[in-house]
Amino acid sequence: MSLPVQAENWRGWNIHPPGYPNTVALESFAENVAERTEGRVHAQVYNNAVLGDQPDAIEQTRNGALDFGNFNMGPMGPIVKETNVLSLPFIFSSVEHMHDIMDGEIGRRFADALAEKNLIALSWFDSGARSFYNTNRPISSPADVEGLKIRVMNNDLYVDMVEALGGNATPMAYGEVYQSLKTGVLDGAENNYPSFQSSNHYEVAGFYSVTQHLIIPECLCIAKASWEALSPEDQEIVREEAIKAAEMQRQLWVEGSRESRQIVLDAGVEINEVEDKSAFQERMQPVYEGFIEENPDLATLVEDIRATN
Ligand code: BDP
Repeated sequence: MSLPVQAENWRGWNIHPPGYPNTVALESFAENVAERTEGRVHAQVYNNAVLGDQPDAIEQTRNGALDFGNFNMGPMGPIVKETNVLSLPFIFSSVEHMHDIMDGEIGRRFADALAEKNLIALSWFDSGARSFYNTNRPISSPADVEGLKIRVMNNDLYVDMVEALGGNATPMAYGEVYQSLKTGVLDGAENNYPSFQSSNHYEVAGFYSVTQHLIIPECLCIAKASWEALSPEDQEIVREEAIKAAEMQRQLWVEGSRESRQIVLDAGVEINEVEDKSAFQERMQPVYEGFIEENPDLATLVEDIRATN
């Protein structure tokens, strides 16, 4: 006679709407995990941040109130300080560079730091490159940022970043940005093409300037308590499916970014390429200096990443 097995009901946090690359990959993860564990782990994804803002959801996952989530390393910075290295503007030279780093030994250092804060990072999603957009004008040089009220994610590093360009930074929850752009509380924000499009910010901010100042990875993270409640066999299944989900997400991302770019262009958004990014990069010097001064223990990590550029 076999003992009845208690099914785990997992709740997963996702900020994006249905159809978004991350959402599709997370839903596939949940489905495959349920199937391969024969229902021992019944995972469900809650889209559109209905379970709370991102900083909140990170806390809830840390204390086991939520079981998993797809988190951006931007809002992770205030909680897991090592991850702030990933929020240094222009730290990666390209998305490929970011993938190489996160999938290798340095990526494991970040996963270890997250594990110390009760988050088990099983795989890394793509989040493209973030660029500025605003309601007023194309941005081609730092002078164009001057005086603009720009929304940033919840991390002081981004406040420093925008101020170093002469703009006024406003940390704000993602879900509040559309209305704030519409009413003029904000002039602009910054994001990748898929989020610029799916959030409908492009309807109210008609100038997208390809500065690509941030290339930030995102994790598929499991709450430590939920992870430890699993048998080693089920942990293996969840790990494999998380890696498969990231592979799927990265493929969908490439196509999704192209589609989103086209949608915003068709809607009349003016996109300008910023060929020479050096003026923006030079302005980031004090941001790096301030960061290293405050976090001398992270200097090696920054150096190690830069050395692979
Ligand atoms: C999107 C990220 C999401 C962030 C959002 C934001 O995928 O995690 O919360 O940007 O700007 O690209 O807040």
